[in-house]
Amino acid sequence: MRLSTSIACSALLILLSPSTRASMTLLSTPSPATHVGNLVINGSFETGAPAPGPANYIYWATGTSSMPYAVPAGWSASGSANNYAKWGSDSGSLLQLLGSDVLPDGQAGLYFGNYAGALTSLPPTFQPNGTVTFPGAPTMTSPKGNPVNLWQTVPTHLTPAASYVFSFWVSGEWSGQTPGGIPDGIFGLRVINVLPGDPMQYFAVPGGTVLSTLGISHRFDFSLVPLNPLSPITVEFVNWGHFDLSLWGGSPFTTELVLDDVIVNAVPEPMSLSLLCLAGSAFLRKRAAIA
Ligand SMILES: [Ca+2]
Ligand SMILES: [Ca+2]
Repeated sequence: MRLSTSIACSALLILLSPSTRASMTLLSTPSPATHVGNLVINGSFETGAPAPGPANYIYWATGTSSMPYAVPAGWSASGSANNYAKWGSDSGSLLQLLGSDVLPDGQAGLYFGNYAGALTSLPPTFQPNGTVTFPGAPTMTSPKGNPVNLWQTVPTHLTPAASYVFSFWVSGEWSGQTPGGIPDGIFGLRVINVLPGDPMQYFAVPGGTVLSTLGISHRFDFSLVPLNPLSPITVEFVNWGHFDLSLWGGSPFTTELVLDDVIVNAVPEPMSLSLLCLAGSAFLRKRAAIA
């Protein structure tokens, strides 16, 4: 009895071990993400942020010669020489950024400006849940060479948990303008160490037109289980530019990404599986002894 219980427990633990359960799942309901316990450094881009107002924008993606220039603390960034990615907000009275929806947290967000004429080699389908799907792996082309990338390595391995919540807010340049909005754009998201091959995934930038299923802003929430729980994850956001989707029957000019409030929380377990198994074994041993 003792042996079989032990084998069953081992099998259960192996079946449920993070390496076999590794996943990235888009949640259909809001996650319980909180600023308390956020494993992302400067996820709201408030540390070192400029005061509100266009005169105070800081350019944040490498390659630009525009000034002032600084990468938000905790983050890494890259871009082309022509990028105009800006950090801050439009005015102190209405905390939008490049006409986005009102920022969800603090006084600053990141705008990923990277020029017009980005192209996709395959036709996009904008799904109701905010994902953008393709009939294969698309090749994205930026009008001026490189896309604008922002990434951070998040030390999930130092806060061991069976899963993590990953949450962030997006809106688009001019999404919050009245009336109208602008056609939905496309941004890339890559999370390293959750899916085999670390694939790029594609999501809509909410543009706020009557065709926008996400409105003028949206919070994306995911449940993550790392492939290797002993290694950190890396979250990376990508903007290729304002897309020209006219090749595929879409808009010739879509919106560009505005990002804020990036959160990764460990999801606490009420009782670890191994403790559960130990308790179960002890109970069965006791029962066997009584019998
Ligand atoms: Ca913020
Ligand atoms: Ca733009």
